[in-house]
Amino acid sequence: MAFIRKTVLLFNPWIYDFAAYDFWFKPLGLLYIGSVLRDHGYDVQLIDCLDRFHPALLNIPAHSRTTRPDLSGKFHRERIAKPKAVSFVPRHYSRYGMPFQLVQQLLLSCTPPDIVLVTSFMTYWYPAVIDAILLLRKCFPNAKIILGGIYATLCPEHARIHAAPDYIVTGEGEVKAVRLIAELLNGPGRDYDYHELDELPMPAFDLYPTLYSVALLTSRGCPNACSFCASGILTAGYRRRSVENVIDEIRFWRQQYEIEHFTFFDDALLHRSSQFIKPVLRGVRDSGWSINFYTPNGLTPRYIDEEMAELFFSARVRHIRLSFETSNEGRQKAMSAKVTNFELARALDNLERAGFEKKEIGVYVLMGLPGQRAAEVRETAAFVHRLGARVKVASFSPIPGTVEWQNAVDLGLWSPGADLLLTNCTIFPIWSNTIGYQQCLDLLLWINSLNSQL
Ligand code: B12
Repeated sequence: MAFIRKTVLLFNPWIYDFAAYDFWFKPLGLLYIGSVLRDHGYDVQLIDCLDRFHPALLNIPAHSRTTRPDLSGKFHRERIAKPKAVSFVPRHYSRYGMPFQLVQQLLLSCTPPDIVLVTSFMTYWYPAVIDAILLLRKCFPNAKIILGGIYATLCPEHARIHAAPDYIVTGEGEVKAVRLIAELLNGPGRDYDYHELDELPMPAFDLYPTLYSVALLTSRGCPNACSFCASGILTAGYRRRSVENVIDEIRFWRQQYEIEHFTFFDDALLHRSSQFIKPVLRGVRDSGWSINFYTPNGLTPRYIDEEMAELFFSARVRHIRLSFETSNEGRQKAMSAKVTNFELARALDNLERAGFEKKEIGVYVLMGLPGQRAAEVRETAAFVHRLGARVKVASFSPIPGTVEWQNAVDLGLWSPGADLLLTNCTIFPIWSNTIGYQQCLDLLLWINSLNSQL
């Protein structure tokens, strides 16, 4: 008997937070899964609550003024009540993304789906996932709701209790989601599997009604094991796509959709760069396509030799962010040994010689680790400033399952049962209890004053 085409809706919830800014945010994992499902014959639709370029938003006058030439920009936002756990924070709390009513209208204009796939990102954005699932149930009472993504993977029990989807899928989702859907709908894909990343189809960015930028993932996982990061829990080991496969994807989006803005989402984009990212960038540069690349996720300074820096400049890699974390050598070794002070200075010199201004380069400095003193952050910021680069504070957020989460628990600085909302980096989860919230803000102000002197 022929398979009657079934419909799957991909849904990316809003962000609920004290602050949020769109650095080319895209639900890449969901789009990969959607693409595999389409290849199997399912009808796939997308609603991305964080799509700043959705045509329906054009009617909101304030919205159009918030986009920069590089297409990053402010989300539309609606102020909402602060959840009780964070009611003490002296800041407004908002729903970022499309207005609630608009999302409801868009949902009701969809073909009613058999399955809804909901993705999730930061663990402390879970209230948005809860609201999304409530709304989806109201609009599509007969659809099965499957939740996956970063929050679902890091905190599956929490998600089961609070978000209460019909199914939760943890980890990488292409194989698990397709097999589960095939089973639920008695459709194709029961034995689906893949072996190399190159076998995956391109993510379904074409589902966006208006597409201006595309996120690229040239690898999965990370060869480093930084104590604060959850990458090792989220991905099934470090793997790369081939150079040709990545260039083919860039060519496709450039030629078929005239995309000029690409963002790398890799954890370790520069690892083994001679075999991977260097030939990719050389290929793009030699093609003559007019393209900009962005790297909002931190890059490892160790790998930025003269050739890498020149390729960045000639292939128009912009918005460079370097992962440094700390100038304290003891902590560098304990955390991952992926960078030294000398390597940061050398990377910045190479980038400057290649044509970048040091002050345009952001260097991530981690603030608020368990056991870290304010003096360490001040020294690190001063060191980065002396090198001429911009300090970008990455406020530490304890992530369940990581080494630093366990450190915080062992030191009595974190209670494992604390509400995930309290891990929000905006409120300095560890330091607000030790050093104090106001002192954290003072340190940030001082760092801003350093940056403004550049
Ligand atoms: C790229 C990235 C960013 C980008 C934006 C990402 C985006 N989506 O647009 C940028 C650079 C802006 C960013 C910023 C930050 N990030 Co970030 N980021 C990442 C990174 C490296 C990759 C995410 C990604 O897209 N992966 C690729 C896709 C393919 O994977 P995926 O989304 O997980 O999807 C797969 C599965 O999850 C699953 N899946 C996903 N959805 C669904 C749905 C269903 C139904 C199913 C079945 C399966 C499924 O299948 C997919 C395919 O296999 C992760 C680390 C990591 N390795 O995941 C950190 C990570 C998510 N970021 C993190 C953090 C802390 C931050 C910051 C707060 C850092 C800081 N202190 O400033 C900021 C703030 C974000 C903000 N407020 O806007 C943490 C999250 C921790 C947490 N508590 O949840 C992570 C895990 C890194 C870490 N430190 O461990 N980030």
